Amino acid sequence: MLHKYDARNYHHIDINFGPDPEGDLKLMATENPGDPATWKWTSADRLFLDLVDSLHRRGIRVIMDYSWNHTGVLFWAWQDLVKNQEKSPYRDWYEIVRFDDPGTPENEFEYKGWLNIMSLPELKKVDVPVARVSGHPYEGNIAEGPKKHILEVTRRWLAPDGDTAKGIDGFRLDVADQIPMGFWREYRTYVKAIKPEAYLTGEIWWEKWPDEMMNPAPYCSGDVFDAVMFYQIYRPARSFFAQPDEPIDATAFVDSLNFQWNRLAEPFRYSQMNVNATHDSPRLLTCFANKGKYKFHNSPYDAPRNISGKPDEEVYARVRLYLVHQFTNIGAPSIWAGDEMGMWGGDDPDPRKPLWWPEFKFDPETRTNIQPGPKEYDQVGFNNDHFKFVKQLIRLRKDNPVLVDGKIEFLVADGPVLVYRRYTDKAQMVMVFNVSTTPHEVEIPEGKWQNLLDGKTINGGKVSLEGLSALVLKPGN
Ligand SMILES: [Ca+2]
Repeated sequence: MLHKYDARNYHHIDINFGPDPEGDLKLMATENPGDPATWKWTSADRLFLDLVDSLHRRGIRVIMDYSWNHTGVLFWAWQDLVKNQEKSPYRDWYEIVRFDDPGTPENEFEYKGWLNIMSLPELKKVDVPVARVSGHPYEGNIAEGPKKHILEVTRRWLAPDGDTAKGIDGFRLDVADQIPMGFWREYRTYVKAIKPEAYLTGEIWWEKWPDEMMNPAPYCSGDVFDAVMFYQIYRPARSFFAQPDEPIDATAFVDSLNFQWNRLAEPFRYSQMNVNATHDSPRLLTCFANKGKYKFHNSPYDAPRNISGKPDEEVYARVRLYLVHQFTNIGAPSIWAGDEMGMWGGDDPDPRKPLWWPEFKFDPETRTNIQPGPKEYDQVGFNNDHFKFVKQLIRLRKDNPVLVDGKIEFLVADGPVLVYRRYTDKAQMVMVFNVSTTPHEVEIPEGKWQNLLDGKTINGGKVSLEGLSALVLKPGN
């Protein structure tokens, strides 16, 4: 499978994404990859920097996704190490158990791959004072050689040819909990010295899959990241909006949100990367369609009854309610590429399928055809209604900054009904949700309101809410 986390090098864009892969290879052959003074810009690199420039001109900022924990086996330093063993200048870059003894016919070479995946050799960790406990932060650092290289690569993308205006705007940092905190603190200082507003978000996930998630607090206290991928806040939202087999009511949902936020100093609640689906989890629609535990046997390969294809109408309605919540909640809403197109898909590798670009037509997609019995098919393609809905929510958040920086107050948490207010000194908005399929009465603040989802005016006081409906209320005239 092509996951692209098996980097051949860190300092170039994959040649296959550029216009001249062969020319790029020739250019790269003239470099010493260990010496940044010799690095050149390939056609793929230039195309990427052009893209960054185009996005910047449209007010869009760009962060790159890097794993500083491991490389691929075609990585230049690893190749040198495999060939030259103890004589390699990169002998201290990786977690080597033992080198080959040239005096014996057999190859004694042994190393550690990330999660024992031997195609992903791990960069060497040093100064680790106590044994690492999985799912918890740990002290230590990355060995000098690879660390220096990582920092040079980081500078290259943040400030290409020394110009931060042309560079990217931050990093999403893969498997951040596998990398020692000493490295991250140094990394933050280094990054912020180059570009103080650069955004750093770390992948922090399971303390103990599938029930306990990591505490983001050690990573969000000012000296490490600006945010984590806040799966912690998505899981309770799914339990409330999707009403799965183990549902929660509005009171429990509010408790969960407060529990997560209370772990963080207030500014960090606003900078969190509020993910729902990612390349490592089922797509949002599919995550709502399946009613079992979050991220637990969520692919048809290990759960044959899992719904991997087009979900039913109720699922769409529930996902829309959740999206209204996500875009009116504290924290930065994150949509996994393709979810805005209405894509569905089970757990990894299914969320990594090619995107449903509107200009493409697709053959019907086979559904759970790994199971015995009659085969089923779904018609796949760009979902314009879903796309327009997500676009409307993005617009709504951009037009109403109170949704970005306003405080939150929960007004009603009553069974399936949730009402909260976002407010500043100058503005306020009220969001109302009914996650049951039947109508419910709810009390909203007095005054005249406009529902930004449909433009209609509503008077405050008791209102009747349709089943599976939401209101996004702004004071009206
Ligand atoms: Ca040998």
